[in-house]
Amino acid sequence: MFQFRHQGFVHCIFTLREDSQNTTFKPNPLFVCWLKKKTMTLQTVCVFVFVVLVAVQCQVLDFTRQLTPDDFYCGRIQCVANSSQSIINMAIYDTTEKGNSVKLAFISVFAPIVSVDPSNVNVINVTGTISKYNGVLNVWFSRDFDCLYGAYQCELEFVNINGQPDAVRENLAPAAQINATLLYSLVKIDSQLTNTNTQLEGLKIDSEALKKDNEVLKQDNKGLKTVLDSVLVELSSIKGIMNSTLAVDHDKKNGSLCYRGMPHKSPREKFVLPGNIQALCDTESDGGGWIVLQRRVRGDVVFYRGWGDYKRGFGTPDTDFWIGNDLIHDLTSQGYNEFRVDFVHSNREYFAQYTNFTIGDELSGYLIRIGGYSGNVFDAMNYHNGYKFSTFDRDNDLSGSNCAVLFHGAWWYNACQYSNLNGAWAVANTTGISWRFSVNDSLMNLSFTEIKVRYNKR
Ligand SMILES: [Ca+2]
Repeated sequence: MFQFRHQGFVHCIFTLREDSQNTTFKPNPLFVCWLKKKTMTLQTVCVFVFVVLVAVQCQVLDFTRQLTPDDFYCGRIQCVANSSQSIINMAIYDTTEKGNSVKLAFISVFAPIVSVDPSNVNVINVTGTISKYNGVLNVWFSRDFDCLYGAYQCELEFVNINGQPDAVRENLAPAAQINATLLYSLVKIDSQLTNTNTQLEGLKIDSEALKKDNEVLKQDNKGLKTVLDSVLVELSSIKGIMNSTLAVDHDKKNGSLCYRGMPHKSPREKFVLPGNIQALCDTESDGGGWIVLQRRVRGDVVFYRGWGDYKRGFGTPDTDFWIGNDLIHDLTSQGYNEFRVDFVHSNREYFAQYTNFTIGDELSGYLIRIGGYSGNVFDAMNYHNGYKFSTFDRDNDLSGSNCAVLFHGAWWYNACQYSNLNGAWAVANTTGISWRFSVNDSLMNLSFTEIKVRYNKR
């Protein structure tokens, strides 16, 4: 009988011997699983030990689930182990997801401090104790899912009767009858959604920050635009000065006697254009250098004339005159593209000046292109921009009537006019010399007019 080396068995025999003087047997922890609170005779016990103990080992795992719905925790699982052999380790696994067993809690006799898988955030508390023959492990959860629908396994490792490590396991099925795997997937999705929400919150914050950055950039941009605008104004001014200089150079080079800034003795000086054409120079308006194309100051020349007269010109610098549409076309073709009108109404002086002015040749009907207005009166030429010249004998206007006849003049009539500088002299009605000072009202019966061009080729 003593050939059995197993420590537990020897312990049993010695225990039996110690108790042999008594007629009753007090169960040693070694036999607690079989001999629970039973009183047996010595012989019965020893026979039982010989027959059974060698082959059967006694390990009991009591694995339970306790819901605590009114507590901070939703529930607890508890594994209680009793062993006839020396316990090594105890562990509880989450087996909810098939094929993926996760260790929730662990305790070892070699380091009897319970440890928990740090990656498992759903476990909110673990406790445990362990000794050579007993172990307890508790795991608390906070989520209903873990309490009701989780599947778990308790594992007890011990030294078997042959002195080899061995293990027993006890499973705890879900408390609720549902598809735990499906639910587990849903919980995972829920967890991912939570993460996604967190990321979205992060993106929202990023977006707010970007919005603020954008506002700052907008402000910077406004600042830059202001700087750029002022630079453009500077450049425009420099360009203007350069153009003036170029224009003076041009006039000097061509031996012209009418150029910007020219020395002069009077505001209007006569000179001769190529082709021996007598002409008049405005030496003072806006720096001077204007070749006068039309002048009406005395009323001694009739302006109600036909196409041919306006083509060739009529009058002289000593009287009132129209220099001639062919010549105006030539001048604008040569770079005399700055246009100015001066006139007087009720002793007040007005002017309208344009940086861009051309008229076509006779074939085009002396079609006018005019723009770039500045001045101290309404821009009445804009209405005529793009229209042909008309006389009483050449109706090129847009009206169903003949504007030249209606307004007693000759002009780039549209349908019909906002300006009528070749109208009848000293007449205070619509046939007279007029210039609109608004869309609806005209300055009538002008007492002085001049139309002029200046070299400004770019
Ligand atoms: Ca017409």
